[in-house]
Amino acid sequence: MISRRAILGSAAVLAGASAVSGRVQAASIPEAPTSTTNTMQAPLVPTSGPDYQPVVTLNGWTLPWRMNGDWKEFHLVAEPVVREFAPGMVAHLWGYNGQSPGPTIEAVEGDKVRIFVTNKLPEHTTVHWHGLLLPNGMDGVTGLTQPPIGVGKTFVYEFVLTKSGTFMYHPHADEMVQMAMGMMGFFVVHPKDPAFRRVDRDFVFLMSAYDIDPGTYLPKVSEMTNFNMWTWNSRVFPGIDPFVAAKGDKVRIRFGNLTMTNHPIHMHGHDFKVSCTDGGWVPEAAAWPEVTVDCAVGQMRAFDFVADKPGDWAIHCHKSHHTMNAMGHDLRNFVGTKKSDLVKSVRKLVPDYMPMGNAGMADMGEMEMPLPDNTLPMMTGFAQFGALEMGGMFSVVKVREGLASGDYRDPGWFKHPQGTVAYEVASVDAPPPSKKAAPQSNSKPAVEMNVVKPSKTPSKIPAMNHKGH
Ligand SMILES: [Cu+2]
Repeated sequence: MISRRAILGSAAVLAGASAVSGRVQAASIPEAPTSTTNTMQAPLVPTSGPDYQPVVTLNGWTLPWRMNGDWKEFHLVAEPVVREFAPGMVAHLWGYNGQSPGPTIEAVEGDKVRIFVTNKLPEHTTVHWHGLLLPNGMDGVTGLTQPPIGVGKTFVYEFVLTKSGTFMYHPHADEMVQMAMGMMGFFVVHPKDPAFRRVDRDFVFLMSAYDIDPGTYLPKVSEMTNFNMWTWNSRVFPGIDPFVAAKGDKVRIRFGNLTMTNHPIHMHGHDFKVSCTDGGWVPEAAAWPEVTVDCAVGQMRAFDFVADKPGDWAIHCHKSHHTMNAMGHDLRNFVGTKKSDLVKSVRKLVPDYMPMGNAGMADMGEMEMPLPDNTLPMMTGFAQFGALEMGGMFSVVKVREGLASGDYRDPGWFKHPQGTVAYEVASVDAPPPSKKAAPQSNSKPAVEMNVVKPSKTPSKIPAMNHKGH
């Protein structure tokens, strides 16, 4: 729940207060709203100043502010938080104002912003305003441009937003730990001209990755490559909100990458153009069509499209391991082998042993296997035609006719017009019908692939161990 208390959207709560100049006093620190829900909050429509189309933060919210004279004042609180990645798993992270990622900050080109940062972490921090052009001493680099914000202390950042665009904030203090713990947030600066590159719906998310052993709650912060939770706004499929749009809407999707590797973001059903990066707007004449755009570490991208194709269109990272949840990476390939006898032998040593399927791994999406506490199945999620076999960085763009503007509620699964769904036909050379895909090795395996000898020690057996990525 968001607690607004004294802070009300863009209302000029302190309209009568005299303009503040110079150093602010501690007594004037605004209250810090907080939210612990993982439900997408309604966009914060501006009630004063230039008009703009507010963004929607997937599974998140926008930070309310107050006007103090001609300053727009925000209050971030860096603190430990609990975040549900998807039903069945929570993580103990660090974030801002009750959540990881922190709330989205939205303001307008030309605004004078004053951002209070209170540190409730067990160690010092700072905030760096990624991509914003500002005085050097407001850049938030510990030791280089400012002293650290000590435990329990509040610092103030003041700067003028000289350009509109797509930005983010994150610590520049003990960076490896603090970003691995989930500290980051989106920062959108809307153009002063309400008509400039305007869209009807504008979605934002940040990508982060975590390595959390099943049954535990804390990310392993020294991990560099072997993550098992690939998240958008610290959520994984099926916990990520859909991108809901009305047919004909101009839609923008903005994202940034604070993981340790690049993410080629792919959207089905439409082509799009990259409209903005953290360096600024891409001139319309310079943008070429894409259906996948790579986002390197430390980059941000925004793409625009017209949602003119009704349907449930997948949107996901195209690295197939990034659309999986907790899994082991040392799995042998059993495709084409017959392993029922083998499994019997191994289970004498390891009762829960489950090898990769001998017809592929799609079974994983459907089966109900016993999971350790506080983790998520590797492949999961169901839709109207069955198991989706996905996880991690995956969601759905849901384009529907006749949605009211501002309606972001999940409209359910798409009702396909008759005759527009792929269908099965009888094949003349079809093998005899069987419920399960038959292994190709009923008589003799054509290829022996890494068959595990039952004599191996249990710890080396490549079971689905839900650990490591
Ligand atoms: Cu990826």
